Amino acid sequence: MKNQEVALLLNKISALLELKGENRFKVIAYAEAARRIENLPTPIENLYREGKLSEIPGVGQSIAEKIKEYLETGKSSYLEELGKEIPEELIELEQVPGVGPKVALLLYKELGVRTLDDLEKALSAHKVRNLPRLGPKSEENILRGLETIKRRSSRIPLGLALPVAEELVLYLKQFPFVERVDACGSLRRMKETIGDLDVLVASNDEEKAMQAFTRWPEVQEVLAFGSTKSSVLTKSALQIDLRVVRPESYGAALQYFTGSQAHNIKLREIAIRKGFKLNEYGVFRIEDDKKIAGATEEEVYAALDLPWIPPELREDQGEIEKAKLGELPHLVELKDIKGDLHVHTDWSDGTSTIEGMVRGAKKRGYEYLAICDHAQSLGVAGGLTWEKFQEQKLKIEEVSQKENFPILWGLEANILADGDLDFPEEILREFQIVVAGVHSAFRQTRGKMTERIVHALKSGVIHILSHPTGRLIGKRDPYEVEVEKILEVARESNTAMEINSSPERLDLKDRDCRKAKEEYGLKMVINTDAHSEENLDLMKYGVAVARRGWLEPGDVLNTYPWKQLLEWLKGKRERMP
Ligand code: DGT
Ligand code: CA
Ligand code: CA
Repeated sequence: MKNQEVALLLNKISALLELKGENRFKVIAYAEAARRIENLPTPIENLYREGKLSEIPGVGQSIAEKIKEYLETGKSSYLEELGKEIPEELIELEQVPGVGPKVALLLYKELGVRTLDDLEKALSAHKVRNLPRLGPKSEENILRGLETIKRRSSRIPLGLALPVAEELVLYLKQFPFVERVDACGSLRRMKETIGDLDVLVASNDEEKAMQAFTRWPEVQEVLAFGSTKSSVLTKSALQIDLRVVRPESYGAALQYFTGSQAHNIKLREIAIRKGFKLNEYGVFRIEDDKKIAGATEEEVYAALDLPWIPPELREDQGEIEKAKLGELPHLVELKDIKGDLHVHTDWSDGTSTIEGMVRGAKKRGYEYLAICDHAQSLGVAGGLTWEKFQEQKLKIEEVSQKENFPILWGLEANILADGDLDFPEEILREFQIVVAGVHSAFRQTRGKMTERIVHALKSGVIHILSHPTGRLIGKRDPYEVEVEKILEVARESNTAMEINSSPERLDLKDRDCRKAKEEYGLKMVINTDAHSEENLDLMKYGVAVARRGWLEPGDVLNTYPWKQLLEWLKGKRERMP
């Protein structure tokens, strides 16, 4: 049945007529006919064969002709004619919030913008603000609209969702009728991307709690309103589900809505085997329906003879089995981190001074810091020559003395296309710490890329491999590389793997961390790669990845006290085969 297809055709015609600035009634007539046909209970082909097309409400003689042609030939000469005047791609463009038909046409006629990609380019070149009747304000609106469209179709990076969640939790906490509030779902499990945000509230007044939620100033649209569950879309295009439960069920609900679904299914099986029923209201004894747990998560797990399991582990990856045996890992925490071993300064492409980064490190309670600016091969990032690095060394020593704070003089070397590094080995050995990574020529074959990194690691001068797979979440896939081979050579050469905390990298990723630890016995380092003092705060995202990778403090080099870290760094090169 071709009803959908025909409706699509008529909708396209309607949209093009509108873009063209045609008579309003004509535009509406096509859209209305499309809607009627979409909802027809019978195949439109049958009506065509019986000669009854124009009997469909909303379909006049002229539209019937067009449907007839389409059903007979699979084409529409009318649509093709319209398409010559106005490209069909503009229909998508027109749907960007802030654009609409008039602006879409203007963008096309003045700037040649046809696609969303074109639009993005025009916006970043600030060409849109100079169009007639537009300005900086409309440019900004369109930019926001474009981001909305892009996000709607994809998962949201944790780095964008977490600040929104924290803000909402703070907002809800201020109301006296809100007794407890937590973000749960994949956000509480700290997954690298979030489908939607789930928030749970304990309250004895559901109605008020729901009203407070849907009136949050960040809400753009209320998608559903109910007394126990509501959903909204924020201005940043994030969907949020809110559930309200009574305080006595809060622990059970928190457990249930944290998931993951796979983890919950396993727990429910355990409950059933014990003669219990587990749901979002509590743990109940099946024989008499007596509630035996529900107010806290600990109580719920305890009723199943399990210790509380950290949310980051709740993926049914063996955590329930380990919990039963009392062998859960003691996961690394943010407070275990004693320093950042990969930060940039204004000596290369950072924006803060050495002093600024040290101040930031002290403020975060660190005991040491490694300054690792780019080297000369990265001209675009203001990479330093050997002479400049020697000059920087003196400055670092000076600041370290003055601030009475240990600073490692290091660099982030670039692993070149053939696996060589920016500087010869003798020079690299002068640095106290060498971080190295791939920053160019990402499109090599799997074999070549693997060989390139292996060659670099085998030089024996690299302490830490930075952002080992090169991915940018939602923007660039990891480069083709044999991760297992890299981990194996890292073991042979005593190289640590970086967990890059930048929310768009989170590289090494959670599963590979666990593999690096369990199968290869490697050490990891959680770095921010901060290019500014503020970005030292990104450490929490890297710690989340480490926790999802089952890492304990002992697996993470930058939990080591200063002396022990120095020993590891020195020992690394001595231990080279
Ligand atoms: P997301 O939003 O795709 O990043 O992933 P989640 O884990 O946040 O999933 P979501 O938002 O669909 O649901 C939140 C939690 O609620 C989920 O982790 C477990 C629980 N849940 C939701 N629906 C079901 C279900 O049908 N069965 C079970 N057992 N749990 C569910
Ligand atoms: Ca969710
Ligand atoms: Ca949800």
